[in-house]
Amino acid sequence: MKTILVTGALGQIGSELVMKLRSLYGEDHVVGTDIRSNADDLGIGGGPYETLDVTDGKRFLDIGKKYRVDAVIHLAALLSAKAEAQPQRAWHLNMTGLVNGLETARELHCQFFAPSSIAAFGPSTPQDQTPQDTIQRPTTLYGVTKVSGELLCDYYYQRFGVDTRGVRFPGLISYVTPPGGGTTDYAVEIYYHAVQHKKYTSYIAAGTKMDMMYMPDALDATIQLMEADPTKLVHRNAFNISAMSFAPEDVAAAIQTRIPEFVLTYDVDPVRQRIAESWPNSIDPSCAVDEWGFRPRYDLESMTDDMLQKLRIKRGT
Ligand code: AKB
Repeated sequence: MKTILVTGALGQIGSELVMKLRSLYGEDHVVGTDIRSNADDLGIGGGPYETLDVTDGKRFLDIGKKYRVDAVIHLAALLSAKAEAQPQRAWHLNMTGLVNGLETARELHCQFFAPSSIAAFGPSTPQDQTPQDTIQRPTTLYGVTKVSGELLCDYYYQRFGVDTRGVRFPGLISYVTPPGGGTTDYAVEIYYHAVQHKKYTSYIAAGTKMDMMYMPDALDATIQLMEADPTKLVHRNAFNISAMSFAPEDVAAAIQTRIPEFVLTYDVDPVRQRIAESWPNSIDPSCAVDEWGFRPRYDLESMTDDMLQKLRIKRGT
């Protein structure tokens, strides 16, 4: 990758990925784009920034041409809970945005990265150590857009030779930019509440396990896959990746060993609970390990140490 266009640059992943890419490839070689125009307020550095609604295919292509980009990392999308509340808008944003990104990559001969998600699986998928290639019948609109996106990225590679790559992200935990509208967001909120209030009310029920990963591992995985030797890639798109699998009481227990007075209670949200129950308990990342050397550094314990330390610094306590 030499010059990279990132969509959704002000989101949970984008804000940190843009900073990391700029430190590796040079500030001027990473073009941040987002539908919001206030990039300066959000601290993604001083490199190029353009306002982009990804459903506007002409502007997507024009920005790609203007900066002569050779890689597109397409992160702009509506997450699972928001998509369930606004299914038509989610379909339009997630699918039209993806097609516009793929078309830009096709015209400009770019590499292309699009994240899929554990949401690409559904209730009929094997729930434990879910294999890379298995039944995918998601029951959420977000999941439907993710399976469609996986297939479309494979199609663009096979039909047009676009160098598409991607992973199935689990829930991502970070202290920099909060997520918005996901089902796994509780696993971020719980840390903020632990530091600020020493208590948290979970909208996900006890015993509901989902795959998770700390943001530094997600950023490394994205860059590692984009830089991977293409001759080693059997799957290319939608690699299962995960660093840990836990339920709310597991993360609460990890917090309690560091903040003994922390209390977890429950007020289950039926919509997000139903989504969570339709996803696997844990997925098997062995194809990512074998094909491009995926190796996450953080588990629940080391992530909890780092999250609490960074959030205390952020709060000045
Ligand atoms: C969500 O909860 O919607 C996302 C995801 C797992 O894709 N974090």
